[in-house]
Amino acid sequence: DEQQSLLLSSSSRFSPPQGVKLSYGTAGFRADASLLPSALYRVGILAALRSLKTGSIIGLMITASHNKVSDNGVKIADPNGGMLSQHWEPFADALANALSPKHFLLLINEFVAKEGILMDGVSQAEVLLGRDTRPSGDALLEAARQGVTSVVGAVATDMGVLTTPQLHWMVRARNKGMQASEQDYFEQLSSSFRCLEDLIPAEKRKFDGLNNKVIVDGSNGVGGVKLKVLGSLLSALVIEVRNSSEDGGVLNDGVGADYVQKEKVAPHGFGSKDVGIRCASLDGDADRLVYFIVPPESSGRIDLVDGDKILSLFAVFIREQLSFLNENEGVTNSHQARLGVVQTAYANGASTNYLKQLGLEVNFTPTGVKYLHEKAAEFDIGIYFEANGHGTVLFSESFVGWLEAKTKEISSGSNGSEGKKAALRLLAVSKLINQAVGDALSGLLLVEVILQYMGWSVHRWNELYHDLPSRQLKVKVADRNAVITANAETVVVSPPGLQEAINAETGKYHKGRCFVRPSGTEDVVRVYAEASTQEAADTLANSVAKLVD
Ligand code: NG1
Ligand code: ZN
Repeated sequence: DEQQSLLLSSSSRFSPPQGVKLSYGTAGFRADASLLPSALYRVGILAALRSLKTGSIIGLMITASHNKVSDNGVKIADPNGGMLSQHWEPFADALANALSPKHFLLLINEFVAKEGILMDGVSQAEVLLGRDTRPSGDALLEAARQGVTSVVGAVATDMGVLTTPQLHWMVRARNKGMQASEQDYFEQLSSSFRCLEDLIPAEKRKFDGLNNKVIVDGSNGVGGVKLKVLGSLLSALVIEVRNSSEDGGVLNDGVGADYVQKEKVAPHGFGSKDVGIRCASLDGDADRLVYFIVPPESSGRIDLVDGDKILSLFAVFIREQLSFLNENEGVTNSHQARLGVVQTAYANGASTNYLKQLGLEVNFTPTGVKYLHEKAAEFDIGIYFEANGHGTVLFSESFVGWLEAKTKEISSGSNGSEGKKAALRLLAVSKLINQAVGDALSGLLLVEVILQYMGWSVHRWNELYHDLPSRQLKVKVADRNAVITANAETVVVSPPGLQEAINAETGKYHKGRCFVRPSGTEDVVRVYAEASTQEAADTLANSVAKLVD
């Protein structure tokens, strides 16, 4: 029929590369851009099928995040703006790797039947396409568009060059029936930021010229461009952007959140002139954010303020607002909000201790945003962050509804009470911080307004706790999947004996902690070690790396 011949003719334009096996993994498909046109075309089909299946708008983002500029990749955003449902991942793998047109068609027909997807030409599907600033993005977007439109009834809408979180935000907003243009995104972020600023108590407003300025490394990518637009909508905050894509530097090359966090050195364009100033760094698609400080006479070294510390700052602020709500008689009689934080084993042990001392419930999941996000969604307010700077704050719909009702209820009575202000602040946070995925732009605005609210410098924030010295290593092994872990990747269950050997080694170190796991994105086993001194962390990591080898 029409559908079959459409798929056959379009697929003949995209043959998969020989001898390359793609895996959807934790971050979608990623590879050298020259290997990807066929995968993009096929993911376009998959996105259209997902849209038919869910009756909702689906997103397709073309990016390879912090990887080098010659790489590219593709990820699907589900109707709620989150990652593609995990039970579709095996189909994504099979589809991308099918070699013959016949096998490819068979896979689609089998899957469509199994999922009960109606390909009747009457049902409508829509896929929003976005891409980062990579030069390969244009051609890959065209391949994706051809995939989408080879499903009868499906339309592809090109949203242009975007950050990853912007596209996820738009998908979520569209499916909620809200305004969802890029302008709407900027307006929601800037107006909720202003709302939070207006709710800063007068006695806490004490910034000087330095305190309302942040300098941001845009990783030579899309984030810098968008941040300039956002910054132009804010009057009380000065955002100086360096390493934006139009500045001519190479994407992610000696710049960006991944580089800064792993190497602990200043990105290109930052140095002695920035001593003591609040600096931040985004990754190539602006879903990761870290802060850093250039210390005096640093010779390139920086003090890193990582995702764990961003999480801690958010936790302190939100916990304070919840306590204002609790103290306010009559406000919370009906509701005790559950606040939870979610980390992975890579979180610095000092951050976990700090959060527990605050009395917070700290949960651990395996590495990968989809796991953290899912766990955080179990709470009224769930805060999750990876140490590398990817994270956000999720508000349950019921809690947002409750906050909305409370702000209205209180406004008729005790106007301007602390309880009401706290409810208003939390509502504004739920609008400022991206509810779909971690978003460096919205994260940056939330950090900035909380620092203003607290009257804290970046130094004061960094002093919340002191990171334990740590070391991360990669070990190349014959088969990384021979290492099988449990308990959020903290314990090796196979090969037998390995965990006992790690325990014996770790036991020799004061405050020693160490775990190994196979990477989901690289062909290596990662080793992470912490101890009371840098030398001890290094030695522990090295000796455990030998055990893995
Ligand atoms: P793998 O390669 O599985 O360790 C890395 C990061 C994750 C996450 C993913 C997706 C570390 C240790 N791991 O995963 O946190 O960001 O990439 O990009 O940073
Ligand atoms: Zn990224």
